[in-house]
Amino acid sequence: MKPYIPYTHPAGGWDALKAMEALLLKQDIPVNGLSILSKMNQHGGFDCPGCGWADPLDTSRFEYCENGGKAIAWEATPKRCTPEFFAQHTVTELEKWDDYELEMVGRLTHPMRYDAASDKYLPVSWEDAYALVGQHLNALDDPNQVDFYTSGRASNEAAYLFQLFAREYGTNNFPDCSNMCHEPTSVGLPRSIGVGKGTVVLDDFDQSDCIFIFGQNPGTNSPRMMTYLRNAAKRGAVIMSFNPFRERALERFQAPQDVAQMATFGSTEISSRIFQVRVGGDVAAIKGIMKLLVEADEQARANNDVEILDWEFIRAHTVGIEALIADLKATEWADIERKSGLTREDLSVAAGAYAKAERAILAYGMGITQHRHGTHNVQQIANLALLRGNVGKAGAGICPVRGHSNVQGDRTVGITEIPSKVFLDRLQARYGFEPPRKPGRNVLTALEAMVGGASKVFIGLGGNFAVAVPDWARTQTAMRALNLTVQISTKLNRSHLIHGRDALILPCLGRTELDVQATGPQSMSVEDTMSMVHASTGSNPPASEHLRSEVAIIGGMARATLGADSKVDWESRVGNYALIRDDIEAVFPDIFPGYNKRLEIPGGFHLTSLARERVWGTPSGKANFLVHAGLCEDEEADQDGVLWLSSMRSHDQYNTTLYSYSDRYRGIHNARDVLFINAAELRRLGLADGDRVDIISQANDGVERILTGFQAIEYDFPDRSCAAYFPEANPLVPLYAYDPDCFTPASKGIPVRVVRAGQVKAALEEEVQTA
Ligand SMILES: Nc1nc2c(c(=O)[nH]1)N[C@H]1C(S)=C(S)[C@@H](COP(=O)(O)OP(=O)(O)OC[C@H]3O[C@@H](n4cnc5c(=O)[nH]c(N)nc54)[C@H](O)[C@@H]3O)O[C@H]1N2
Ligand SMILES: Nc1nc2c(c(=O)[nH]1)N[C@H]1C(S)=C(S)[C@@H](COP(=O)(O)OP(=O)(O)OC[C@H]3O[C@@H](n4cnc5c(=O)[nH]c(N)nc54)[C@H](O)[C@@H]3O)O[C@H]1N2
Ligand SMILES: [Mo]
Repeated sequence: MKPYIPYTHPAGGWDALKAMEALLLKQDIPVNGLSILSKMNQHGGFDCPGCGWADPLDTSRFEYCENGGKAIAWEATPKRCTPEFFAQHTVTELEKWDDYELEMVGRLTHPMRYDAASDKYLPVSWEDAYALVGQHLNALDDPNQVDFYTSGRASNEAAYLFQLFAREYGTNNFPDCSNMCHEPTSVGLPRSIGVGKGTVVLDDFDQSDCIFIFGQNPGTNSPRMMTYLRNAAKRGAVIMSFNPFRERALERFQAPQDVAQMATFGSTEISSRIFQVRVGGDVAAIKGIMKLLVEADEQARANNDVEILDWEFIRAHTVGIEALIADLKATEWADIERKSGLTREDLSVAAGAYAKAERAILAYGMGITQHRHGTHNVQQIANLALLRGNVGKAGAGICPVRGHSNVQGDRTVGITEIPSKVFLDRLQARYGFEPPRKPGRNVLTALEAMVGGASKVFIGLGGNFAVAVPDWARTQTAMRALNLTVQISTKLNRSHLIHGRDALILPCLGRTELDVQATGPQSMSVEDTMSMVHASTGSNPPASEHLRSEVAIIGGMARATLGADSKVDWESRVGNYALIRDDIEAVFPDIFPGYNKRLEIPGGFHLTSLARERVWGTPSGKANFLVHAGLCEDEEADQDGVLWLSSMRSHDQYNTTLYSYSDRYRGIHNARDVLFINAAELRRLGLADGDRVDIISQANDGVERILTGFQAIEYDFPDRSCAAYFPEANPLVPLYAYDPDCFTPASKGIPVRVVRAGQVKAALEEEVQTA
């Protein structure tokens, strides 16, 4: 069967409900058995472990989505990955399983230690596991030989304790999943508007009259956002999307919670226009829009018409407008059109809608951040917002849509490799140890340290590091050479198989599960993409009586490593998470005053963003227009025959966790080794729909990076661009291909050559000749 059958229905709707049912069955959960769903995102319930989208303050508005349901079903599954399972399979054998099969085994039940003699994981007691961590860490000559990785599902309490352990031990090495995700936001926005987070809250979506969505796929990755987009569209707000794909949810949506719409098979048009921008062409597109706005403004002022730019705001609140205008004037239309793949007429439609809107929201996701110029992309979005005063006004703002459900909170409570002096001074004052002052490592520099031999031990608080990272041939080889890898996980994944000489799998409670410690049941807290902090309390019985909470595991490792000399009483904190929140309040007094008390407020509390009040935390005290000359072109990639490859998520995956091999909205069935490419490019390459191809990374370091035997799918996609799924595409991303401002791998901007399968050698020879 051909893998591609175009999907004709709107996003959401009956198919979403059917898909939920099918997935529950796959996990052996009776369809009416997910009563746990009714506790999701409710006061006193747990926070959805899916995406970071915000919850409504009015908690009677019960919200869930197909993909949140999948995330919960994957955690609440009755399937188990037990010591008996590990006894039956060597690690070498498990390496042949794919990522889907590995996670489908079910929830991990026991702490396990790798045994080289049998090539199997064997059960280990918790105390022995902690002791092994302590032995390894205490045997190193330098604490900076350890990397402490965080994936963004960890709670504020676990993340805080994790950094406390690492810093008392002596390092600031905190590679974090956000380094591969929204780091361009965390680094780029402070320079523009003084804060590295978004400036909108949910209410703004109800007041906005125009919403731009750049490089984000809400119907799949933050489906609860669809409710707000749909309401906005129904009110008549204009939605404009910039995406190489015509993602179905950006086109049409049927709301599963709208009984009337479901009954009549109706749907709501979401975007007025989807601009199919070329992969990597966003800076050009945004500059085009801004150039049109500036031209229209000059004309309006010459005619004494209403100004297009918000000059009152610009004069009172910003610096740098002159340089921005000069750059836009110097940018030629021919270049904008070539690089963006959009015409001046296309961009006039977008500029016109933006100029008319009183209140505009600019939302974006990974299509913007995961480029070598991700920070520039983010700052162009900020420029566009500032031109019309769309920051710090109701119904308007910048809206980076975060990924993991607590990736933002982890950062807020101190997971950072470049801690501020104030923060470290407060840690010192609270506990009396001298925290390390030298900056630490992020994901990219941690990988380089592994490759170069400077890193010896990896401790992962969640996630699937070995798969999420780029350049597998080099990075996975380096991980296998580490002294020790420790994975705190809920499910079996490939990072357990790509392990160090010593290796531990430490299974933890999931967010849906009851967490009872010495002082009774515990709640934890998380921060969503709109900076709301709220409590999350699990209630399901734990998947196994041997599981420990993340907090307890971190406390156990810390006690075994730091011993009696530790300045922290780990046991009392593990016994009562409110004490950890007291610590957080003491160390971040301006952010978390009254933390424990305020968590009792239904819906939680908002961490006010100064930019929302038009107070700019920049050195100049103003918001900055930031200019980047040029259109982020890349010599390697703009050679003939080179395409820009983007790697993105299917509808049926959560990062490295696969729920199935299909991608419903894009019409792909039972295949992930596919390459989306348009008819004209196929013709130029002498290929046809369905042909098997090899994809060669156009790298400049002499290392061959190739994916073989992918199936070309003729698809509605821009010229000079192509796309494949994450994580399958990761071997193509060279370690050196990252954004120099923030070290985020360019996993959505990979220059590649595509050849008929089996013809790699000829293509490489040709490349050597052209070079
Ligand atoms: N169900 C589900 N939910 C998730 C996740 C998941 O895997 N599954 N992951 C979570 C995480 S950690 C994150 S970070 C978010 C990710 O959520 P998204 O930001 O939506 O991430 P992607 O699907 O990787 O890519 C987003 C979009 O960018 C487009 N794109 C690709 N290249 C370009 C480009 O050059 N320019 C533009 N303008 N667009 C481009 C793609 O076509 C795609 O529609 O979702 C979170 N939520
Ligand atoms: N090419 C390419 N690469 C990318 C991306 C891309 O778009 N393209 N996206 C990047 C992005 S945005 C991100 S965020 C990273 C994701 O990188 P990670 O966050 O490292 O990966 P995940 O796949 O989310 O991790 C899944 C694992 O987490 C564990 N887990 C699940 N729930 C819990 C829990 O409650 N506690 C603990 N301790 N463990 C748990 C399970 O064992 C599961 O196997 O990947 C990045 N890599
Ligand atoms: Mo992410």
